[in-house]
Amino acid sequence: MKQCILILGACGQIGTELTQKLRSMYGNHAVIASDIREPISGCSSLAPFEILDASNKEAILKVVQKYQITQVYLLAAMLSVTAEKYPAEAWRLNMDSILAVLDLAKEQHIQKIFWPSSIAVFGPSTPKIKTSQKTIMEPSTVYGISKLSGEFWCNYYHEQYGVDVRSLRYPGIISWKTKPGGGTTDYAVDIFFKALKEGKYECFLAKDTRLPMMYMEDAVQATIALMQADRNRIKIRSSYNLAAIDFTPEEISEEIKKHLPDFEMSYHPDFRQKIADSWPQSIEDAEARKDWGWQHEFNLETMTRDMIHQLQKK
Ligand code: AKB
Repeated sequence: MKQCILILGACGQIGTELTQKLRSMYGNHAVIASDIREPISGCSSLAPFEILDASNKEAILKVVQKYQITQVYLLAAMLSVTAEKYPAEAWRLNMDSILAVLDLAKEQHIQKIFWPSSIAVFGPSTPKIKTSQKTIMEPSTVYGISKLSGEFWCNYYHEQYGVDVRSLRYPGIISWKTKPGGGTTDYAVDIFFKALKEGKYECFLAKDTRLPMMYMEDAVQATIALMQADRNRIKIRSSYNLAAIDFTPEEISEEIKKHLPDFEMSYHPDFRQKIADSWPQSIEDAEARKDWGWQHEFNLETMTRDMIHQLQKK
């Protein structure tokens, strides 16, 4: 059957790049971009584009029927920092959107769903090093609670109704095309922009705060590999652990200094430190590697080189 994909949250950090990649694979008209508001650059660059509230099931259904959508990538979400500021709104957006899309699949309007979870599902009581797929999970942030609840719902809809939902626990994602917004790991993107523009960066996390991270190219590749894998290879229907690299603010600043020797880094930890301290430092992702062949490509050195190269060209 011909596939037609709807991306909810197509103007965000991951949505922008997934939309481009999927369009290069399936053609522009087989990938419908949507977001709550028009992209800053105007809709024409993202056409076909629909303004769509990811928490409005009826509105999504109309678009699904209009384009005969078969797959939905639900990327709209409120991230960890913003969710702490607006807990009720975060809960509403993060939960209503996944339940709307799961319901549409249950009612057989769509065949396959991708939904991102996060390392935020883990909490202060979780073992921090090489955190395994199944471990203590007591998230302490609104965002983490919503992601862990979403994971349970995904698994439930798969078990009860056979919904083909697939999910990854993304670490912090580093990219140059579109900046993230409202996350705790955002420093690892901002640092590159500031290093090139101002030659210095004040980090909101302490210098030894180690967090799991990944370059966008790897994140996009993992997402597409998971969605293309045979249904019977997907053994985990809550969400897969996914790992590539982990580093501290000090380590990434040292790596940047290899390219920009005058770069200056300072540290001024704020309320975001507590969120970072509640998350794992590194992730064990053996299941993803075994079940559907996940392999990452970029390490700290190659990612830093590529980020600086791409931003300098930009
Ligand atoms: C955040 O920092 O909130 C996100 C995440 C790790 O899910 N990047």
